Amino acid sequence: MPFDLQRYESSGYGVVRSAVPADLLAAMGAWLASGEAAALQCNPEEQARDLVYEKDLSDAGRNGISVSELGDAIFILGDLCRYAPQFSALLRLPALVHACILALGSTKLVAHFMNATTKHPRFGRAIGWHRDFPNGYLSGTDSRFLRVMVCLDGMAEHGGATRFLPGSHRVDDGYAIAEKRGGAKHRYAAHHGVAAACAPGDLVLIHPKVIHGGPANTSALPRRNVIVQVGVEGMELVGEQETVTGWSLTL
Ligand SMILES: O=C(O)CCC(=O)C(=O)O
Repeated sequence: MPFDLQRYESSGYGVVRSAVPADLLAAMGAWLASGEAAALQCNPEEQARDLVYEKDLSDAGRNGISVSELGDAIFILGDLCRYAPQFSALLRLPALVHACILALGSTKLVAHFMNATTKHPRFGRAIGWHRDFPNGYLSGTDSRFLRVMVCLDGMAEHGGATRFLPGSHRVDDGYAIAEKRGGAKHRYAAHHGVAAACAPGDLVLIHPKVIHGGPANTSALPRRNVIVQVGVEGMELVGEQETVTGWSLTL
């Protein structure tokens, strides 16, 4: 199914079905495994920068499951193209590039960052409600960017699927900046809003100002997503750059 721009603009998120060819989907699983293995060999400083381990985060976010059950499970592998450069292929994936061009209204687009976010079976953590603009990791100075989640396993309602508050993106940039500066927290129940349930190989586009989050993965299946932040070329960025920062999207 092609990208539905009208729906993205009215809801603040959009799903592109069957966007990733089967061979690329299968390859991504192997790339991620080898990227994680490479990152686990890095020195402590690099690990502190690029790896978020489940064991370093609160028990509450994973339904109270204790640290002793987690091993070295990785929640986020940042700077993904440093550890698995093959993922730069996503910047040439036609369905992803087309959807970004439509959503951002420009053909001159660059990647900001790319990570792999894994909600492991049974304990993959909840993600609190937030907007991506502005963010403390690597943000545009204005909201001419978005995030794409490339779903390796799909997202089931009880498998920690990302949830959205449709329409919540309709605030101006000044409002979103003031809200963040004021330390406002979006406090909703974990299953509030609408789940972006989807299949392996689907994309989910996230408007930078839509409020979204998601519950823990209580299912027996993993929920692995590659997340790419994409913005209009030339926009100033705030935050530390990654290997992929500034790389063009091309068809
Ligand atoms: O992994 C998810 O469910 C959401 C990721 C997210 O909230 C984000 O990248 O802003």
